[in-house]
Amino acid sequence: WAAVMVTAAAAVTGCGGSVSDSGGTDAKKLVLVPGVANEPFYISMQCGAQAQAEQLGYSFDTQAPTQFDASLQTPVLTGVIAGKPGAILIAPAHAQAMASPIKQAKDAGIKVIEVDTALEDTSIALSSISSDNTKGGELAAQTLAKLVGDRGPVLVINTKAGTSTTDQRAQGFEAELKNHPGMTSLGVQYNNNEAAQAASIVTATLAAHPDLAGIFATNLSSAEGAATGLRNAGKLGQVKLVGFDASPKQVQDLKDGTIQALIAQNPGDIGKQGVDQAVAALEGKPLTRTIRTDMIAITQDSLATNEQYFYKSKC
Ligand code: T6T
Repeated sequence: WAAVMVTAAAAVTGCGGSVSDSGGTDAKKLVLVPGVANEPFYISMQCGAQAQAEQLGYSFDTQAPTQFDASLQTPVLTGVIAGKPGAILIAPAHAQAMASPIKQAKDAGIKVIEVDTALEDTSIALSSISSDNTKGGELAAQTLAKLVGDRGPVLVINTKAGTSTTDQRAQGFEAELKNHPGMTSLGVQYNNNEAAQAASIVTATLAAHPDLAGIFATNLSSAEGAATGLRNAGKLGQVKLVGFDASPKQVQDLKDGTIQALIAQNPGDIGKQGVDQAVAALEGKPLTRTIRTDMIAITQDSLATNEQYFYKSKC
């Protein structure tokens, strides 16, 4: 069946940016702080951001933690603040725990733009750019429902509680399941953003529920790990797997039939639009508070026509 597209929509709540910056920040310098280093989603985001920064005549740097964890992202951010860039584009690793460190950037006169994840406190960032993650979770449930013929027990493998994006995907998925009474939820299990833990969750779930019909993996690590778990159990294709994201490994898994559908985001556009908002703030132009980038469900049939959504390992 044809790919389902969720188109980009921008909710404009125009708020004026201040003219240039104060407090000795370098108004021509932008820094991206992703959730984690060396991961295709954030590499693709960096590629989009970097190209746009160059285009607009801004210097651009990326500083990333080695793991997706607020305790590791905080010192990276603190170091970035000390360098006094004009703006920081950040993917907060936790919706509450990162509020106070990010507020320090704001208090230092640095423009803060959220890319992908967001804080619960909406008063700190000037703009947030992301997929509509609740809708993405609903789309995943609809996609999985078709694959399992609307019947049977299904499991959600999530990353870490407190990650705004993946929490919303799980909520959207569970909400949409209510429209599919033949499917039952086995609940949500967390893999700590480690693929190996997702594989173990699949092994344990299959032992307790040999009739498992489907899995929704809310991001790259959970989907890559769930595929490994199904492969180890000899259940490939039998248990249907829908995963968020489109890393090179996930795309290969879709080609092989290990995974049945990917909900691909557009991280390059998140990065590009993040830079546009940062530059608007630095140049005193109006900002858009919430921007939704596009997202698409890709199956084997629609792989060939959606290569632009595949994530990159380098720019
Ligand atoms: O799914 C993306 C991102 O949107 C999410 O916030 C965290 O996980 C990823 O980076 C994929 O690993």
